[in-house]
Amino acid sequence: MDLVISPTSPYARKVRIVRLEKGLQDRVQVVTASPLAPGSRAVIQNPLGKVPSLILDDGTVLFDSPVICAYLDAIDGAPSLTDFSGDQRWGCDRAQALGDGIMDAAYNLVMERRRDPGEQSASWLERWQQNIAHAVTAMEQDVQRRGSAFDIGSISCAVALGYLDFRLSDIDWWQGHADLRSWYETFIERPSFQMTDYE
Ligand SMILES: N[C@@H](CCC(=O)N[C@@H](CS)C(=O)NCC(=O)O)C(=O)O
Repeated sequence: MDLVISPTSPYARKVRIVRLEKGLQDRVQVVTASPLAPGSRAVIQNPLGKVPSLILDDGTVLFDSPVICAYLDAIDGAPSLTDFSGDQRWGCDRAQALGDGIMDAAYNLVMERRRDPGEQSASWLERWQQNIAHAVTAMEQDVQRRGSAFDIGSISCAVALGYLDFRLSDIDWWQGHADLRSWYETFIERPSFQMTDYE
């Protein structure tokens, strides 16, 4: 199987972390492609033109990152990061949505800031920053509630915070969120997080 990624994509980092945590290095080859280059593999193989995508051995293309993470988690028949029931399931899924939602707002912000100043929308820039601020506050409450749970929800949250540090270091997400910061600093010691750091 080929996992098509961009080295700076937070969504791809989530999937790369799952690949490592599940020990799938031999079964899943990582292939780099730019989603913004016309005609690149990412654009051709994923109908949404995004990374990540997972190309199965029969040619089926899986996207987006929650679907790929659930697939990789399940192929050994022993899902441990995505497949829960009851409150544990909703807590995990909500945490993943929160982390992914921060990535969405942060990615939009990064791309908007790259446009010519005259083309940028001040109101959208403000809105995405507000969304991130509110989501970080909710994330701290989630982390306090879920403690040291390790699943796709906590992976997504940690990756989202790492992406803020990487691309939007002017956003001091940790200000006023000491519990979240301390949780994050412990989480990022995991080898799978260190080995997928942005290049
Ligand atoms: N919801 C998707 C988001 C993927 C995404 O937006 N990836 C970005 C790179 S970080 C991308 O490929 N953008 C290109 C585009 O939007 O055309 C997922 O979770 O996989």
